[in-house]
Amino acid sequence: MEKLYPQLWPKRLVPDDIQSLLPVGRNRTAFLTGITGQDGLYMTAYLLFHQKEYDYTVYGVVRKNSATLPFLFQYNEFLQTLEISKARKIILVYGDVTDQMFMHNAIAKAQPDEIYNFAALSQVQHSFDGPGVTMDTNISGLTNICQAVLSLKMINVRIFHASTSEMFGDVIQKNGEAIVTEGFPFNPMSPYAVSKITNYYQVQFYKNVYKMFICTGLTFNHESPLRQETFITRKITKAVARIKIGLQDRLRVGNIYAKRDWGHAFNYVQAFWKLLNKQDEPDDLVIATCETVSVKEFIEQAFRVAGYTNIEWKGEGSDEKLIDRDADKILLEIDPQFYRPGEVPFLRGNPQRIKEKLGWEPNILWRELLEEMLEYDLKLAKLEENSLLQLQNKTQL
Ligand code: G4F
Repeated sequence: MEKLYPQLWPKRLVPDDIQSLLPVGRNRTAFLTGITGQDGLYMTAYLLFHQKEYDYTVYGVVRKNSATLPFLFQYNEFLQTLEISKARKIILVYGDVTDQMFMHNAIAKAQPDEIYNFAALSQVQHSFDGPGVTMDTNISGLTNICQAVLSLKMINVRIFHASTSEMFGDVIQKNGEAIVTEGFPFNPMSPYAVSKITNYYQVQFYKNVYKMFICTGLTFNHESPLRQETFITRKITKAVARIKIGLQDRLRVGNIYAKRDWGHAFNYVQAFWKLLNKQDEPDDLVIATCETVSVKEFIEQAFRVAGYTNIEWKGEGSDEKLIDRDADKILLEIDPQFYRPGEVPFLRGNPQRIKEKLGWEPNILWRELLEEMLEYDLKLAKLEENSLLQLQNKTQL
């Protein structure tokens, strides 16, 4: 994640209305792994500022060398300027989820009511280059949480683990363009997906054998301005904004025919909270929008929203390009380095069960998500342009 400026904090990361956030007097403690990631930050914001039932203390596990730690410091400093910060606060604990003793001690110290496991090596493409580290990190992280809870005899703690639609993998191969519901067969296409399927069975094991309250969200792709640009949506919005301002020449991507069901991360963390707080028995539910769009359509829409109205696709396969006809300029080209050894061509999830059971709705669909991300990236690109201009002026003096 790039440096975040306080004036550029994405919507919903800070409270809408401080007055409505006076302490409610019901304390609760949440323990988050992966707090510096997109989901960790939105979960923190949701617990502290948006849900109205509890005053949460959020413990967050951070690696000392995490690239996003400075942002979390800034965020914590901001939080401490708010009146509510005595009742609602973030406490950082430094260590690694793969370190069993650290996790045991950290959970013992926090005495959480809820644990959210977001820490994972979650980049599908990178997992092909590092299958060992992907498996080790993702599997041992969850093992260490569950074993700590077991040995500390924390019988009342509720655990959420973030699963992924990647587990269903190539749904087309077996079932046509199937809509995924709970119980759909797994067909993994990456080491990341294999690690997450192992996690899925770990959840079932601890639930069935030790009767833990542990559940998993069968979570489809979810994005935001806090997404890293190693994922395609943010790569697109950031590049479109930078091309628009003249900071980048063109966008280079891989398979533009992949289709995804993209929701908003803030909307999804509310589902995670409901899975822990609004169920009597831990059930694993699909979290998705049920709308699917191709990478190609997402790209085209991003350029159109940025004001490129006269654009045209030309060529085929790795020669396919997007052209700005007004400027006679290439906006996008295919770069085969972004093709994957195993691809998931189509994903769409059915959130019917979570709607019925917990009243959760996918309320931010891909077009609104895209606009929010692009608006954010246009502001970021302008800041980048200004700092470059300032640097240029300084060197000319
Ligand atoms: O944005 P992506 O990298 O996300 P992907 O692989 O679907 O995985 C994300 O969603 C999962 C949920 O289903 C999570 F579990 C996982 O952790 C992660 O959050 O890629 C989306 C699609 C792929 O088909 C990819 O091949 O975009 C295609 N793509 C085309 N060009 C590209 C690129 N992806 C990336 N990252 N970069 C490209 O240049």
